[in-house]
Amino acid sequence: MNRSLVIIKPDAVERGLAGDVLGRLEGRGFRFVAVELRTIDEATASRHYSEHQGRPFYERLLRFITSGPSLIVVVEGPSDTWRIVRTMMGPTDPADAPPGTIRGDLATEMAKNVIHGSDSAASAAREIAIFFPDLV
Ligand code: FUP
Repeated sequence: MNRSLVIIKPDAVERGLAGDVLGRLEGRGFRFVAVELRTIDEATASRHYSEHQGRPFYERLLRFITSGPSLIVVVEGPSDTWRIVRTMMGPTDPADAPPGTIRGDLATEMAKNVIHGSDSAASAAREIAIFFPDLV
C-alpha cells in the first residue's frame, strides 16, 4: 500500500489552512490521487471512526468531523507513505506536537487537530475504500 488517506478537517478548512497543508504534502513529494471538498455525512464518519465507538470523546468527534466541509485527500508515494504522513502530522495531542509538524505548527486542541492520516497500511486501504470506493 503506497497510498494513504488524509483528511484536512473542518477546523482547518474553516481557518483557511487547507492550502498550507496540501502544500506541505506536495512539497514532501507525494502525488495527489484524489482531492475532494466534502462535508462528511454521519454514516461515513461512524464507519471511519468505528474503532472509537463508545469512547467518551466519540459523540463530540462525530459532531465535529461532520460540522462542515473537509478536504479528503488520497496521497501516493513510497511504500511507507502512511508513516511519512504520520511523522509530518505530529502526535494526536497538539500539545505534544513539535514545531515543524502540521499539528505542532497549526493546532492547540486535541479536538480540533487539523488533520487525519491513516495509522497503518491496513487502515489506509480500509479508509480509502470508505471515502473513494471507486479508487479501489
Ligand atoms: P489520530 O490517529 O492521531 O488522528 O488519533 P486517534 O485515531 O487516536 O483519534 C482520532 C481523533 O479523535 C483525534 F484526531 C482527536 C480525537 N480524540 C479526542 O478528541 N480525544 C481523545 O482522547 C482521543 C482522540
